[in-house]
Amino acid sequence: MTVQKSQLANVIASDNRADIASKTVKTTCCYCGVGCGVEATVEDNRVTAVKGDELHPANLGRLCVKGSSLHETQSNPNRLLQPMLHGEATDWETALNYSADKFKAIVEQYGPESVAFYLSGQLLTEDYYVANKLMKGFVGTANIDTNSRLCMASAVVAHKRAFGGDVVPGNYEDLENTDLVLLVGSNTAYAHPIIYQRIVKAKAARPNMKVVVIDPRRTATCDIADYHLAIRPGSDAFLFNGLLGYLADNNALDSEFIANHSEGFDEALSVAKAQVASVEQAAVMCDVAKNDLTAVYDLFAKTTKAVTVFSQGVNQSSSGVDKGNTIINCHLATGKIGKLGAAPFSITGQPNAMGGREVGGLANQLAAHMSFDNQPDIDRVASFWRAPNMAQGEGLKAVDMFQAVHDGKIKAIWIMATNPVVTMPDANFIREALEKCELVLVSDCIANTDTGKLADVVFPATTWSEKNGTVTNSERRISLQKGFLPAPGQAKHDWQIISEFAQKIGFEQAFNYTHPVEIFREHAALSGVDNGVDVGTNTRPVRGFDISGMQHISKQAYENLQPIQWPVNSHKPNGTARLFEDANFFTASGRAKFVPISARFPQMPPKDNQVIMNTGRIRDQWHTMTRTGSAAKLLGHIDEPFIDIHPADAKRFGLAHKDIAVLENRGARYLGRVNVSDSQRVSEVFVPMHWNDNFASSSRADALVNAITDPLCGQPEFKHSPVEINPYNAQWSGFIASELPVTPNADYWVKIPVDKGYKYRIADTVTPSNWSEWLTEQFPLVSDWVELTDSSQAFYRKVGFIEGRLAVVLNIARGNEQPIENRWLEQQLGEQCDLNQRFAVLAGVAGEGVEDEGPIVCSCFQIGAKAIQTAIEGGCCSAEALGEKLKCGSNCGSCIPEINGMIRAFSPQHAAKQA
Ligand SMILES: Nc1nc2c(c(=O)[nH]1)N[C@H]1C(S)=C(S)[C@@H](COP(=O)(O)OP(=O)(O)OC[C@H]3O[C@@H](n4cnc5c(=O)[nH]c(N)nc54)[C@H](O)[C@@H]3O)O[C@H]1N2
Ligand SMILES: Nc1nc2c(c(=O)[nH]1)N[C@H]1C(S)=C(S)[C@@H](COP(=O)(O)OP(=O)(O)OC[C@H]3O[C@@H](n4cnc5c(=O)[nH]c(N)nc54)[C@H](O)[C@@H]3O)O[C@H]1N2
Ligand code: SF4
Ligand SMILES: [Mo]
Repeated sequence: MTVQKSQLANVIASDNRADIASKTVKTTCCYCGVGCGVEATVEDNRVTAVKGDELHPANLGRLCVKGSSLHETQSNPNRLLQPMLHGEATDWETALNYSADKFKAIVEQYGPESVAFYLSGQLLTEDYYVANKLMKGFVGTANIDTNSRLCMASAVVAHKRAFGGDVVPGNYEDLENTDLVLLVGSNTAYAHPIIYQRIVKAKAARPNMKVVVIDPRRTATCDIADYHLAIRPGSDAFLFNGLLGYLADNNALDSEFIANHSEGFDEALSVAKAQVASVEQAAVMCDVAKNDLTAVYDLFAKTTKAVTVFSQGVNQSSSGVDKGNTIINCHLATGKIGKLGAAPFSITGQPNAMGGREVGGLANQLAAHMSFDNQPDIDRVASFWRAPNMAQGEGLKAVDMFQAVHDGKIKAIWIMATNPVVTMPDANFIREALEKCELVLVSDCIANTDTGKLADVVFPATTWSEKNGTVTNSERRISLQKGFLPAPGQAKHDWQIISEFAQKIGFEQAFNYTHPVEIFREHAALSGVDNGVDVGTNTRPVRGFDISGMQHISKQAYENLQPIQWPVNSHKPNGTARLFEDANFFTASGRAKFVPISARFPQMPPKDNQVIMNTGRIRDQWHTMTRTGSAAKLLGHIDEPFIDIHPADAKRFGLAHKDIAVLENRGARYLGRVNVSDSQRVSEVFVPMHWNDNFASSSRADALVNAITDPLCGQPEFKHSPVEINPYNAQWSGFIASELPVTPNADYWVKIPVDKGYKYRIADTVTPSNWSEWLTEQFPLVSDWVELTDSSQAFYRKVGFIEGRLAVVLNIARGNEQPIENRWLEQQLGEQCDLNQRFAVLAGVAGEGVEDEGPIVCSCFQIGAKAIQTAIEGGCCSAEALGEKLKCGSNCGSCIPEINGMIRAFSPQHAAKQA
């Protein structure tokens, strides 16, 4: 279904989006870059339910499991409600004065290069704009970078090199109207679930549409793949260089496009062919079967409409920019750009990764797609801002910025809406840097994040549903994230905190904003300044980003903003669905540029005893889990850090399925549960990026990631870290279930919020001398205990009560093997227990008639693996049939790839076919 713009305008105009008292409010999801429209039901100042906005063009009514749980992550027990100064609660005046005075003194003594901001693609455009203006125009330094450096920096530079500007040409409808989707380094099913579902639906409607997944792992996304190329990690540029040569050799070039709208083709082709002369050679470089590669090359050559979606498997690399350009080269060579269903498509991760690029949130950008390479751009921005201290050159990129903090060159840093102690490469070094830094300011909505713990001052920020402002999704679509709830406690909006700080350091006039619309108008106006050259009777834009058409937007129109795709200007007042339809690019010549690429492998190859650690996302968690980790429902699917490993490697390293293993690099450890799976290639492991010191004792993957970056864009090589792997050799393993949080006194612990408290999986290589003491020390408030052990001391169980209510359960066993857990036991937490129940709990067995349901596959309806397996074995052999029987997969659909995987594994028909 396609919603016409006019249709949309009518419906939204008649819907009172601004009315706080109304029961439903339209807003935008705060998680990923798909940018789904959400309808939130509000009762008594609380969001009680959410559903997808049927009229939002990004999702047309659908939401994934994270989006549909937005209301369940609202009341977070760790919400930060007041400013903190050196760990003590304080008031705003004290916190801001302390920060401003210290910051100003540092700038006065050491100059503007001694301070830095580190921002986030989770800020709203208005927050981002104000921070960027303050640093680059007023403090006088471009030492302002963002976590987009870890995410989109490669794509930004690839776009600039090819198109003359950082623009994504296509849109989501192209994905539905194409005949071939290549998903490269993108686990779309998990990371962009609604885009994935749009592709699934389009393919079901037109089965001739082909899907190719290029990823070293067999991911959930492969569920719909006609071809999965499990390539050698880091070999993508060889693959696309090989494709360019194949296109030339097989008469598949668009000569008209190459001749009239591009430059540099011959050189790009000759460099590609010099390196990858044939399909055979490409197959060897990429370590895939030649037949499969030929089939994929042939599909691309013969299909006029193709979209190549690329994400972190391409970007997070020491040659990520080049990889992006090899992809774009193939699209330019075949004219697959600027047309319905044809585009290279870099999808953004964070909700406002694109907005950050618009305001110039990176250290090497100026606002509104202007550049430090160009003095007129610098002067233009300076005069527009009336900037007293305009930065004249690029600042430090994230990795270099934290190095400078560590070196003492940067003495004050303000970190907003990001958690670098968990998510920057060499994360222990980042921790050290912040420990040494004179002034660390953090803005977050959550208390005690791993980064917040190191701050001198923490500012409490408002967040989704409270803050008001715009975000831009992967397809350049600007939507409003609406503020409809009052700020809790003393929390303030990020733009407000920055503006008040700016005023305190002496810039009153330029930061006297009272509402985000004022910031938005200024941002929109700047994007239009000198943004057009006259070409005959037409005007050709110089910069892709132009929303000057919205510079006079009224407050009411802003509060009712309908989703709109930039550019939005006098020529395109209703926005622009697709760029380059006229094959006019933003380069000086107006032609797209081929970039000759000599492909490179990752910088650090593994040694013989090492494996390559690949990192990435799981379905139900968002980054450092500050919000999604608080919802028991979102931990049902995967609740513990893991290590996916091929069976041959498990054997080689002496690891059994479900044991704990240790990954090590540079003295840092990652502990995770072994998951033996042939979805991995040999000598490569995959671990999630999410776990951190608030959820586990030693499972920050980034402590092991080397700070190796792409020389052109500074993006780290997160997907390729050589590490050692060994069994953990636990002397004992077990769990604690507790009503209240605790930090278990065990070398290995993982915290798992459950409905009525917390569960901790624990293990250690040393056995405590006295179990009873060990436990009671951690729970001094509990005095009423019952315990159970056996004479050979193979297991030990102890249960504690407070006033007859179950408060603590400990269950441990000797060795590596986890004692059996069940959800029934967790559900008894806080319940009054009579004598019988006390012994049932102590025995650790489910109550009568209560079966353990295994890991939760369908988070929406909390359907466990066991029920699904039983139904499949009983003959329910399609996702639809299972949905009817158990409801699983019938809401957001995020678990359908898993369900299909289970059908393949357990269905009697499938087993018969295999035999
Ligand atoms: N559930 C969930 N969704 C999210 C997020 C989240 O935290 N949780 N975060 C959002 C953000 S900010 C981002 S940036 C996106 C990221 O979205 P994605 O990029 O799709 O996610 P990742 O899991 O980081 O990595 C994608 C894949 O790259 C593969 N890969 C590794 N090395 C290579 C290689 O050399 N070549 C190729 N071709 N592939 C390789 C990995 O095996 C992995 O499956 O997700 C967004 N969506
Ligand atoms: N190993 C490895 N590391 C990676 C990656 C990987 O694939 N592998 N991916 C990288 C990528 S692509 C990304 S995008 C980063 C993401 O990494 P981060 O940005 O560090 O992760 P988040 O947990 O999203 O951090 C956001 C923080 O902002 C807070 N917050 C939420 N809303 C607001 C708000 O409105 N205002 C303020 N002030 N704070 C708020 C949250 O509580 C949280 O603490 O990780 C990168 N690191
Ligand atoms: S796909 Fe992304 S934007 Fe849409 S509901 Fe899920 S997390 Fe939110
Ligand atoms: Mo990202």
